[in-house]
Amino acid sequence: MRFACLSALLKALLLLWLPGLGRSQPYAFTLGNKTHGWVERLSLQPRAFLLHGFLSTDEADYIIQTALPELQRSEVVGPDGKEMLDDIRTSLGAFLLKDRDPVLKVIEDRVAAATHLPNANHEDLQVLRYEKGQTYRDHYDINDSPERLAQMKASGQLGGMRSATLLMYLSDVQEGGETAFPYGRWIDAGKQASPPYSECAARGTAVKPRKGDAVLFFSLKPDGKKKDIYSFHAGCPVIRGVKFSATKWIHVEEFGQADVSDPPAEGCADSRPECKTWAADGECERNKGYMVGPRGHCRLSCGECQPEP
Ligand SMILES: O=C(O)CCC(=O)C(=O)O
Repeated sequence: MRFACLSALLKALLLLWLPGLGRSQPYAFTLGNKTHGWVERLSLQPRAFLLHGFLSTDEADYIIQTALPELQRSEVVGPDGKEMLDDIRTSLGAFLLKDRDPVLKVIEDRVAAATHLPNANHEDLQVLRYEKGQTYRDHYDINDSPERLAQMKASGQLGGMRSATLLMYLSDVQEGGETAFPYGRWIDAGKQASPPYSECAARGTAVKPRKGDAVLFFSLKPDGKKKDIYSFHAGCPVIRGVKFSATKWIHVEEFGQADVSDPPAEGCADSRPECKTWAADGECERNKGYMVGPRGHCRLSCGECQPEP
């Protein structure tokens, strides 16, 4: 009897102590030989994580200073895939080309390491500046309508849909400017009330910008195909202060632009009559990107596949 009571008491103590029971537990993350802070699980609907201390203060300042001379009114992707102005998004922004200098290269590599999604799948870095009242209203980072997918294929855009977004905060914001997921569900329900959020961010799950932190969330479900409807989100209006952030959109596959005037072969075939000669000259090895792989032009001559009998 005494033994049963003791065992129940131990069980209760263990349950109180066990990490992860309905609460988000921090754990440090180390990239290379450097520790960058800790990861807080925010929500599983959408899958969203807060990477505390992802950037150093100097790195955040460097990104701002690099982007400042290039800032212009932000655009959105229109239904035809072209960039256009829209009142849904009123910030200023600039794209910094990937690997444009050694400091940005280190950050790009850190994004790849932290997300486990390779550099080749990343878009250029988009830096945003929001002043009082400026916002990016509720939206998805992907458009998976059949029309948009067909349009992407026809225009030769590679990479498939955006699978994840890593949003780095480059400044603190006195009030407002949160990133809000109105359909999101906190893992730790106690977080709903604190810190005090603006009206826009008091819906669902939200992150208050803190210089150096980054929020990582996924727009696709784990199958990498279907949109996660919970990933709907907004950059809430800034109420006091100025918000600088940097967005990294990451695709399912290698991101880029194909030459639509020179389409690759469909199935196990060559797309060009010169393929046999090029293959004999060693181009299958020397020029792999063009010759072989899923978008290769000379898959048959390179012996990469067997034609259907
Ligand atoms: O600035 C934010 O908090 C949100 C930005 C955003 O939604 C985006 O870049 O897709």
